[in-house]
Amino acid sequence: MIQTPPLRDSVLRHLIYSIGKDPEHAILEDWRMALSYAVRDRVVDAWFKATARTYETGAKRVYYLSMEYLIGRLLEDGIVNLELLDEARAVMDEMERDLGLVLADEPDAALGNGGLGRLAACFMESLSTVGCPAHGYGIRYEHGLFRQQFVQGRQIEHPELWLSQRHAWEFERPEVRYRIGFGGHVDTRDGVTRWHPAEEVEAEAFDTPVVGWKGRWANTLRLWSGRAIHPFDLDAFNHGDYTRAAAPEALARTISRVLYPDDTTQQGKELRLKQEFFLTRAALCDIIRRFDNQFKDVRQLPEKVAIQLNDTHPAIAGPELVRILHDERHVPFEEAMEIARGCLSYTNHTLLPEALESWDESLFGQLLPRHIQIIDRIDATHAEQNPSRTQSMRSDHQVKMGQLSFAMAHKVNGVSALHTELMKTTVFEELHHLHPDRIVNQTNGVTPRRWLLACNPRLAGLITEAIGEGWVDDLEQLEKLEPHVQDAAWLDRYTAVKRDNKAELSNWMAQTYDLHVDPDMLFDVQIKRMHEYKRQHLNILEAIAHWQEIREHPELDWTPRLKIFGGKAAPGYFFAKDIIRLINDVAAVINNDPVTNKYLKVVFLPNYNVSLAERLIPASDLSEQISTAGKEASGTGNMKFALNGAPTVGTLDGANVEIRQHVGAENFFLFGMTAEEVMERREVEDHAKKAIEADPRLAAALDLIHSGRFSPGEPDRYHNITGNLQGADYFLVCSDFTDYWRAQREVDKAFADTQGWARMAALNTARSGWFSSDRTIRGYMSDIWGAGSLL
Ligand code: 26W
Repeated sequence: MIQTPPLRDSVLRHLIYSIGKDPEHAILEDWRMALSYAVRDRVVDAWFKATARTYETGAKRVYYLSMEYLIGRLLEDGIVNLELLDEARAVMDEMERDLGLVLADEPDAALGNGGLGRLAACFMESLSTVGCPAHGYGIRYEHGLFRQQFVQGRQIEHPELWLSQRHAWEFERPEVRYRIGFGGHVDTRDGVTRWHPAEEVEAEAFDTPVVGWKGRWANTLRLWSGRAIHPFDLDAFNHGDYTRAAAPEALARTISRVLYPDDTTQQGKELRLKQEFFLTRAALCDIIRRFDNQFKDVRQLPEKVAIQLNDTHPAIAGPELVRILHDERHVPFEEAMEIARGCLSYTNHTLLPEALESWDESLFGQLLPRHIQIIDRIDATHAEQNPSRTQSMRSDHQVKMGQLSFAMAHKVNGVSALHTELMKTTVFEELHHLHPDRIVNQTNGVTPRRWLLACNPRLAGLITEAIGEGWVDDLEQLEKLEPHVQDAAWLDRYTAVKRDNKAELSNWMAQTYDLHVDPDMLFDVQIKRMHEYKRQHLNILEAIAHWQEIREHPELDWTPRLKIFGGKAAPGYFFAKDIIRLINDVAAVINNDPVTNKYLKVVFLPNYNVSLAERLIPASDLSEQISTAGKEASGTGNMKFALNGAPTVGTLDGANVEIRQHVGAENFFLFGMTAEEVMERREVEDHAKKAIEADPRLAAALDLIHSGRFSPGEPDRYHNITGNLQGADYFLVCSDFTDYWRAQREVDKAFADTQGWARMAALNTARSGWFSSDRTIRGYMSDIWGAGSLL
């Protein structure tokens, strides 16, 4: 490997020879690109070493199949993981450029919706940090998750244009292309069944190296882009029919054109199924090619290949692997099923019925005529092997992807202890009964490099000064902070770190949105996708009641609080979009109330994404994790807040349960019904009305909304929301309100005791080390993949 020149030299060399600019004329983007190439050079060194080592050892490989990777920016991640921060800052200072502005010039790679996509990105970084040979497979969407704008408080979606700027972190692989077929027919000749697709597109690979801590290892994220086999119809062009001439290319690109922006509701669109098969088939072609290069017998596959299905979205991998083994490699069907199951494992990320994928059999059969045959045979074989089975993966003219994934996996996991138990007693109750050792738990985690070291350098510095830097890839070392938490002077420094982060955020909000807030207010933050089960409307109801209480008792010593919201709603999810509008309308009234606005303010920051989370979380005092118990599979934002010293106000839902166990009940503001109590409360007639009658604050807040107080021009603007809450209130906003109010008043009191609060915050940091995605990945490696580290 060539000697690595100083970063300064590589930056200048790339600026001149890769970007073609001299320092005098270089613009911000040029410097970002030059610095990115210089850092990428060093990532490539680690990458090549890792690739060679994996080949020479013949080690088992992990393949992570996901329709989403919510990556965010990559330059700072590369700099931090290669410990180049000081050098990079020195180089940029010398070039009279602000490193912060250079880093912020990079567009987010927003190839995901929310939790599932971000988890995949954290997992890729942890796989490299622990030195586990792995590939991530996904789709190189030209347009990621839409850009959110507010127009008169309403969400407006704009196409996301990350590729309109040069992208420094991918390598196009024109030589890595696979044909992906759709439609057509199936025939069987001399006992061999053949699928004859009607149309074909090509999947072309784009590789992004994913480097781990200290650059000791780097794995590949391979994203597929749709290409036409015959991109241009010259004959049509010569006849002046230009659109038909360009049609083949346009059609093929449609497959990887845009990410579906739904994160809980299956739309059942054909293009989505085509995207899922496109990703899965290309990945399996690549996996089998790489296996064939090293190993001879496909029966060895489970020994050398572990394939993780990130939810059911790539579940077609089961039938496709069986098709390749049976139709093309002539392995007997049941043996093909066993080999495939030996490789496959499936993670479930939600219990919401509307999020469990099931495809209409005619759409599925038309697009994948051979696969539906194979699924029917898998279903029949599974029924044969489990005579007491009652539920099928092929019922009411649907193809149930959850049932199929479970049947075709050797391990199935949930993403928090509570969620995994609920899987066994709800959606997979019968399958769990039939296969009692198949479901295991792997509680989610987050990478401490991005979500502490990089986004909160002040806190990271304070921690490293106290306990050394071992925590960065061994996060449970944070518990070594406990003695420091007892030291008042250290706690003051801890509080000062948070105060400086809040001041920095306040300045940024002033510059960016002309929003002026007092950094000494309690920064109460709820950032996540908009959804009724996440209950952003419970949060704003409490704000309205709080506002009313301050107006009625301005003399009381209120703890000044700033409520910050961030989150996108799926474009077709109108109720969620109305909650966004309500929050913006309430903010407009409350923030301009001279009596109360020094005690309570509400802001909804637009276009919440990974980079905004990195800005907000280090400056947060309170983490809102208020979902209806039993609905949030895990949550991962909750872990990021705890690590960054923001105690949680939350329900016993998802990973909140384990966070509270680790940080201590005394350092967690618990409220609300448990998952069991939720089930019982639902059975209570008019549970919402009863809750409203029992709580005048709640009643008053609902009446204010219903009266049009926040929508003077259109009094009935939110009658759908008040109607729902006073009626069905399926997510029990009203029934949990009183206890939520109680918890929030406890927060007020606790925050007023600065030292007490600092102790709670610091203990959240010290005791959240277990929520590292390194720990999670090591769990998958030992309990599911049987894969080891090569470090
Ligand atoms: C078919 C449309 C669709 C798309 C995405 C349905 C469901 C999804 C995802 C499963 C939704 C999701 O992001 N789930 C979140 O996954 C996180 C990572 O495990 C969890 O922490 C969150 O609790 C869960 O809501």
